Amino acid sequence: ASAVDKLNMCMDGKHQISEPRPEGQLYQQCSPWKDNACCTANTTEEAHQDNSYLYNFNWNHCGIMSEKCKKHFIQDTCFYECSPHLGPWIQPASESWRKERILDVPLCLEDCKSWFEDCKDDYTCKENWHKGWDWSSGVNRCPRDSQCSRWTEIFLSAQDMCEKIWSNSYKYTTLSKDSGRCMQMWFTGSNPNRKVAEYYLNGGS
Ligand code: FOL
Repeated sequence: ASAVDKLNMCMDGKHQISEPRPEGQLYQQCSPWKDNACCTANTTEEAHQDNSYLYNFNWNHCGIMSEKCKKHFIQDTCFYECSPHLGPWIQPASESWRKERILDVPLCLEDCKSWFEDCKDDYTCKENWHKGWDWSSGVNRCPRDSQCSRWTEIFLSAQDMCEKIWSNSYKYTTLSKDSGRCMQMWFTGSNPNRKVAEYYLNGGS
């Protein structure tokens, strides 16, 4: 087994590969990770599908999710499945479907805000999308004790959404992309997140 390089490693999740590697062709929104990725081309194609086999997750659990909102969930999936620079935030997980998770990844303000803004007019029934769904049909549906409500009734702020939706995978920050101290879900060109991981590994806080 190779020594763990916290600046370049893959979490032991459901679909990630064991070590990051170049992947010539990653699909659409996931293509920024192609030079060094924890995801396969197949995973990235699936990331763009509704009810994909990745988690059988149904974005349309309270009516059809808007395209502008969905693109952020696709980007989040690319980030989650492909990122090789999450080492400082990888923790053991207590779920059955993965051995490791990410916790409190400092997300850049622009990414959290635009995600919330673009989903504001959508509907959902739950604030934690990891737990408590009705899976009896094979995809997640809203549990009986919940009701579909305006996004902004379920999530009171961008911070609330970014932190709660995936059980604190993300930590809200007021840091901007150019700070070099927050992780970017959206980027073009070479991956800016390695330097951010390096900063936090060397004692940043
Ligand atoms: N994106 C980010 N940023 N962090 C994540 O942790 C993350 N996780 C997923 C997708 N994108 C992410 C995976 N999503 C279930 C629900 C959602 C999900 C994976 C699995 C699920 O099966 N939930 C069951 C409980 C299963 C269990 O805990 O054992 C449920 O009760 O609804």
